[in-house]
Amino acid sequence: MAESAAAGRVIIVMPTYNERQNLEIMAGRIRESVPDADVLVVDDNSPDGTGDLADKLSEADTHVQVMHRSEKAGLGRAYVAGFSWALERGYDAIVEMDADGSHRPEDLPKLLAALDGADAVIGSRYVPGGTVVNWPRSREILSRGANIYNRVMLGINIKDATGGYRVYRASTLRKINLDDIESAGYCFQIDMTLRVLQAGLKLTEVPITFVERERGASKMSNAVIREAFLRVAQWGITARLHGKSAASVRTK
Ligand SMILES: Nc1nc2c(ncn2[C@@H]2O[C@H](COP(=O)(O)OP(=O)(O)OP(=O)(O)O)[C@@H](O)[C@H]2O)c(=O)[nH]1
Ligand SMILES: [Mg+2]
Repeated sequence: MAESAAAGRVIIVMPTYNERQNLEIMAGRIRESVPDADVLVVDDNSPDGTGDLADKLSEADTHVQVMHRSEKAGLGRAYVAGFSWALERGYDAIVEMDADGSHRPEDLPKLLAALDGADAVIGSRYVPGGTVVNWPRSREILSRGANIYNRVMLGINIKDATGGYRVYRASTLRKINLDDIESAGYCFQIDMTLRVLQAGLKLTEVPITFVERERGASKMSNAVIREAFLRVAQWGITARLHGKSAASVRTK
């Protein structure tokens, strides 16, 4: 486990559910782009055998580790478990990355470099230079609309608060109470954004190219969208009732 200049010891936490067609390709791209980094696959007992494949990759490469969880419990839960695992093992920088190819491992050196001068980095689709490739117009409208809704409701100036390609300093995660996070779907990303800002920490957005998955099925659902919509409303309205911005007070 060697060190990366700005980031120290790096681990990529990668939640998987039915990503058998993507995992090996992603693992190969990661190993090539950031050879010193480790990978923790957090699999929720995928019926397609992603967990078994992850075990095989781990046997062949000491940089790859696997956490098996018993059932599908949402990406938020998987990340919290993976973060705790990484903190216990003394990693300095903890990366969130989807396994479906949307987050290009080739962009990771740029994100890690941005940690120099920030407590957390979001790979952002919606800052200048950021792009989305191969999304249907309807999907992009949903994502852009959700981000406008978040900015207005929460009073935050983050362009891509739902983006899931991120790097956190270990010290940042240690300042955040991970145990009481209930957000399960992509709401987890908004929740984490707020928690970083509420802790008074510096969050930087770096442009990325986000590529629609080529293989496997999306786990996006109406329930996931509803969760984010309702929780953001709850956080925003409760903060306003206290006369504050949601970025400055923690509301349950
Ligand atoms: N362990 C675990 N991983 C999950 C779960 N739900 C989604 N994931 C993983 O989280 C990552 C993002 O999931 P996607 O299906 O791409 O969902 P998304 O990126 O929000 O939606 P799209 O934009 O439609 O791709 C992928 O690596 C999934 O395999 C879950 O319940 N448990
Ligand atoms: Mg995806």
